[in-house]
Amino acid sequence: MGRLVVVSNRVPAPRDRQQPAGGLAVALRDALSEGQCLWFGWSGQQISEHEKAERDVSIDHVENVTYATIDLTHAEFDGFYQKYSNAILWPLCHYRAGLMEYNRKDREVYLDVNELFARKLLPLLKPDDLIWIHDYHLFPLGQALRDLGVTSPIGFFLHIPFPPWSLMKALPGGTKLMQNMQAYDVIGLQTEDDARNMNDGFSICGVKARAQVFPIGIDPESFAEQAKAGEDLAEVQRLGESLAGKPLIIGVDRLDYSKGLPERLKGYETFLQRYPEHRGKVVYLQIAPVSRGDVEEYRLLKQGLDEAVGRINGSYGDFDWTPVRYLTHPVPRHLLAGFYRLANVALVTPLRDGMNLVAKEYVAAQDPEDPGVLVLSHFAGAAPEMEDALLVNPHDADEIAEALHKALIMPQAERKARWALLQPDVWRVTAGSWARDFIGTLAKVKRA
Ligand code: ADQ
Repeated sequence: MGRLVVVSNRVPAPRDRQQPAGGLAVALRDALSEGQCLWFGWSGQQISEHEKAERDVSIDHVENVTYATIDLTHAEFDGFYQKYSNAILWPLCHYRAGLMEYNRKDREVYLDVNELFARKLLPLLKPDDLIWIHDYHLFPLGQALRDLGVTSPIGFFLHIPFPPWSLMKALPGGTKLMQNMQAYDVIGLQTEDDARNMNDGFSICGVKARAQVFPIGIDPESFAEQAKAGEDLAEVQRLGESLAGKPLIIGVDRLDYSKGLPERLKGYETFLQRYPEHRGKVVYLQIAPVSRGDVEEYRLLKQGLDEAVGRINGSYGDFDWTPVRYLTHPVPRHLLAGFYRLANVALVTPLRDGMNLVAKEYVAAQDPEDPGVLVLSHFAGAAPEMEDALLVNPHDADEIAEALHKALIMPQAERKARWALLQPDVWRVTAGSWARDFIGTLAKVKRA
C-alpha cells in the first residue's frame, strides 16, 4: 500500500503531535502509526499581505509522520475559513440555509485557497500515495489536484451532514461543487441519509460519482480506561462532593447553533416546570466552550445562552441550589471522561450533527454495573446506531422534559439493559475501524 497523505484544514499544533488530544488526530492515530505518512494543511497562523510572496511550506517530522503546513493571510483566513466555510457551508450543511451569509467574493477566496493547497502540496507528493482529504473546507481540493495532473487515488470524507439537493441548490455554484466531486475515487459520509442526499444530488446534477457510508467512532477502550482512572482525580472527586448526592445531568458541546443548546435549556426549564419534585434535587452541568467566537451568529448564540441560564437560575434556583452550572471554557479530556462517568444522564440534543462523538464517549465512560442514561437527538448521525438511548426531538421541549424525568427515575436493571445494547456498537464502529475501512477502500482503487 502507498504512503498515506492526509489533508485537512487544520493540522495538529506541534505540542499536540506526540500525544493527540482530540479530533481528527485521535481518530487517525492507528492509521498514522503505520508506514510513512504526510499530513498537510493550514498551520493556524495568519500572515500579512506582504509576507504572502515568501510564504513557504513548513515541514516537521515526528516519528513516521511528516507535518507540512502553510500560513494563510488575514484575507484568506477571513474569506476561506470564517466566511465561506463557517458562515456558508456549515449552516447550509446543517439545514440552516437562512443563516447563510453568501458573498461571491468569499467563494472566490475559498476556491483560491483550495488551489493554493493543491499547488503547495503537489511537490510533496509521490506517485504511489493515497490521498485522503477531510471536510467541507476542502470540497474542491481533489479537482484542483487533478487539474495539476495528480493521478493517485484521492478520497474525501465529510464529517458533517449533507442536506437534500433541494436545500443544497440554494448555494450559488452548488452544481459546480457537485461536479468537482468527480475528482474523488472514494467519497465517504457519516450516515445513510447523508449518502442518499449526496447521491440524489449527483444524479440530479448528472455527476458520475457515488457517496458511501463510513460512520466514525471513538477509541472506546482508551476512553473507558480514562473514565475509570478519572474516578481518582481530585477534580472529579470535587465535582462529586459538590453534588451532595444529587444526580448529575451533563451536556458537552462546542458552543455551536447546530448543537441545539437554547432548545436544550428550554427542555430543562420545561422539566423543572412540569416535574417540581426534581427542583433542588438535580444538577445540570453544561460545558460549552466558545468556538468561532468572531462569527456574528456565534456571538448572538452565546448572548442568548447566557441570558437563558441566568433566567433559569434566577427563577428556579435557591440560596443553596443552582439548577444550571454553565462553563464556556474547555475542560481537559481526562477530566471530561471522569465527569461523564459521574453523570447520571447525558443530554446530547443537536438539531443536526454529522455523528456526535460525545454520545459515544458517554457510553464508553459508564460503569457497566451502574450506567447512566443517554438522552439523544434523532438528528445526531449517531442516532441510527444508538436506538437504545432515549431518543428525542430536540425541538420539542416537552419531549426533552419527559425523557429527563424518565432517565432520572429509570430502574438500574433498565439502565443496565439499555447500556448493554448500546455498548457493542460503540466498541465495533471505532475511530480505528473507520480509518481502516476508508483507507482499505481507497487502496483498492485502480484509476482508469
Ligand atoms: P464536532 O462538531 O466538534 O465534530 P463532536 O462529534 O461532538 O462534534 O466531537 C467533539 C469532540 O470534542 C468530542 O471528542 C468531545 O469530547 C470534544 N469536546 C466537545 N466539547 C468539549 C468541551 N467542552 N471540552 C472538551 N472537549 C470537548 C465534527 C462534526 C461531528 C462529527 C465529528 C467527527 O460536527 O458531527 O461527529 O466532526 O467526525
